[in-house]
Amino acid sequence: MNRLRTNPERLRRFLTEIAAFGATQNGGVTRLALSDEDRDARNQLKAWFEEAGCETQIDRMGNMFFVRPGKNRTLPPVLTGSHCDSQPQGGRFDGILGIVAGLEAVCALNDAGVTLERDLIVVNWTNEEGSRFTPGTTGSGVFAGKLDRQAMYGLTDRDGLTFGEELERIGYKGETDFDPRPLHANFEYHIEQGPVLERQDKTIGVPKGIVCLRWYDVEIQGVPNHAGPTPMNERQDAIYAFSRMAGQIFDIGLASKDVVTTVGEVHPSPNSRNVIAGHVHFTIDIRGWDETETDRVCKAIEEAIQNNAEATGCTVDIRQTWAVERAPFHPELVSLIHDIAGELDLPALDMVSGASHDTVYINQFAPSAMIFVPSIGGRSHAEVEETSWSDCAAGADVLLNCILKTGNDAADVTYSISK
Ligand code: HGY
Ligand code: MN
Ligand code: MN
Repeated sequence: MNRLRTNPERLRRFLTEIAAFGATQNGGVTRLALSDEDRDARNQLKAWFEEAGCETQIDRMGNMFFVRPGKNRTLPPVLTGSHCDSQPQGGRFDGILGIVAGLEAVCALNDAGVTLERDLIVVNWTNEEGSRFTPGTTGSGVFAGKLDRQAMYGLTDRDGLTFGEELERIGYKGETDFDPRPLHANFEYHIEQGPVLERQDKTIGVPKGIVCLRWYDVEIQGVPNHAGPTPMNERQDAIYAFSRMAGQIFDIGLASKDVVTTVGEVHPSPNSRNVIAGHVHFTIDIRGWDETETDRVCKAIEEAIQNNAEATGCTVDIRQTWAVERAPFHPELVSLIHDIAGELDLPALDMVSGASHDTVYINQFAPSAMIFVPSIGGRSHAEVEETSWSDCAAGADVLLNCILKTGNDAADVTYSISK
């Protein structure tokens, strides 16, 4: 089958220009969900997609759907895309690469004068990262019917601003929902965010799915007191309790069978050098491909937290604030990615996605697969996040041809979802 190619210079220009929205001094981006930077990047994406002939739909979660009409608009469409929001001091590729490569695919199809049988939809999912408003994958989770829209509107950030208010303020709170389901196929193109592809010298990663995920919020209550006169054996020091817990959380992960455990946020109070901390709020992120082993690790961590609270005279409140089941991708779409990578002479590797993505929800109702490209040094969620321009273009070529193939599938071709 003849394969199309993207335009690497145009893709690089799109990526470079969109990285200006929230650009940081050290070459990264801070483009938090529903921030001014997110708004401005959204406006830019909308302008580019409409210039390329797409229709724009914005739903009540601010998800942006850019629709390239196909010949037969009654057929289930092909979906691609990712997220525009970033981590604080995050990277220039995480999420946005998938949207911009979708834009490049639209432009490459335009250049080739190709009208697909089916509509192509490129989506920007709201608040994938979950850093400013927790949990993450909020837009895709509500779209999938797994998260409640009103509850998400009520989420607050550290300044007490709500998701709903901020969505309204940036002008992206759609009036209606847009529901193009059933979907024919969903491809999310994303950087790997880990070291595997680079270490194995492969250009294309083909994950069999996304790991399951558990998020916790833990509140430790000690007794605030003076750092000087308080005898050591009479202290109920919340930071000391936290430090014992954090050490065990890491060790339990290290000793597990491929489950990872991270304490990403720690908020002591009153956070003063000459006060024994009375309170600590911290978060835990636990992930693994094997759900049973992951839940065993969760239990072991909950026990360790309780034991260390008792041992330090503190009380503790442990809340599991988010849980997502793992997402095994559609085998036919996974092998299509391999076939296309092979025809484009790109070395490909089967793997698992240790990072979560919006596809973790979309996969629950639409045949899905993901395309990865290497992260230099395996780094991501950091300003040094980097993927070579040639790898960005290679992944975009694979995406373009997955879209070309599935976008032209005849009406009787379906990828049934086996649960
Ligand atoms: O946390 C994640 O895995 C995603 O990058 N937000
Ligand atoms: Mn991402
Ligand atoms: Mn991310």
